[in-house]
Amino acid sequence: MSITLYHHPFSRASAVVWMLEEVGAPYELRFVDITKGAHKAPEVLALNPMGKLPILVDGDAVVTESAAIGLYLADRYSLGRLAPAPDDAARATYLRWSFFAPSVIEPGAMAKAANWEFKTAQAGWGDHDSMLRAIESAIAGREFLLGDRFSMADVIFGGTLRFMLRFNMLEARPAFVAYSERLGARPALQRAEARNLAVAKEHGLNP
Ligand SMILES: N[C@@H](CCC(=O)N[C@@H](CS)C(=O)NCC(=O)O)C(=O)O
Repeated sequence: MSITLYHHPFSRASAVVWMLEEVGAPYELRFVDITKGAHKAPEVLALNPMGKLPILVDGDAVVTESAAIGLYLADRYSLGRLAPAPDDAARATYLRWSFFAPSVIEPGAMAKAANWEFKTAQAGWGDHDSMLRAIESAIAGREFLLGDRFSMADVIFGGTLRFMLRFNMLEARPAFVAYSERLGARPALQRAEARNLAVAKEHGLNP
């Protein structure tokens, strides 16, 4: 087994477990106790100078940044299924919404929740209403971002959306809730949730 995920169940690493379950490659979890500062240990900083989770190690490859991990896993282990091939026109939409999650939804929702002051023309995440309209345009009237074809972009973009809805950081528009529920029905997501819960229990953590 060569894939190791540096993991804590109450971190973004929990979403990477979903990515791994969708991909279906064998992996192991290495618990990093972020509540005790274990993510700032020299051996973890050597892998990710940010001192943050998740970190994925696959043989000689080290990947950080949740969205990058998803794209890496899909290209490496599921090209043509979870990732459209480079010559497939659907790859444009796939990449577009995969990057939209960390570069627009995350900071945009955070900016609103924390009342940041910024100029919308200068901030990459723009204004909140445009962001909501863009999210709606990506999913309204279709099952997944690529139509009826589920992809890793749904894990990245949809996982962010589910997190933001869960913590009331995004308006619960009907299209968002319906999409989120569709994703919640995926067996891979359910397996990931069970695995994350099992790790939490093993370490005496309360969800
Ligand atoms: N941009 C990174 C964010 C990673 C991140 O902020 N991870 C949090 C947990 S969800 C963390 O490790 N926080 C501990 C810290 O910063 O001390 C990603 O998408 O993976």
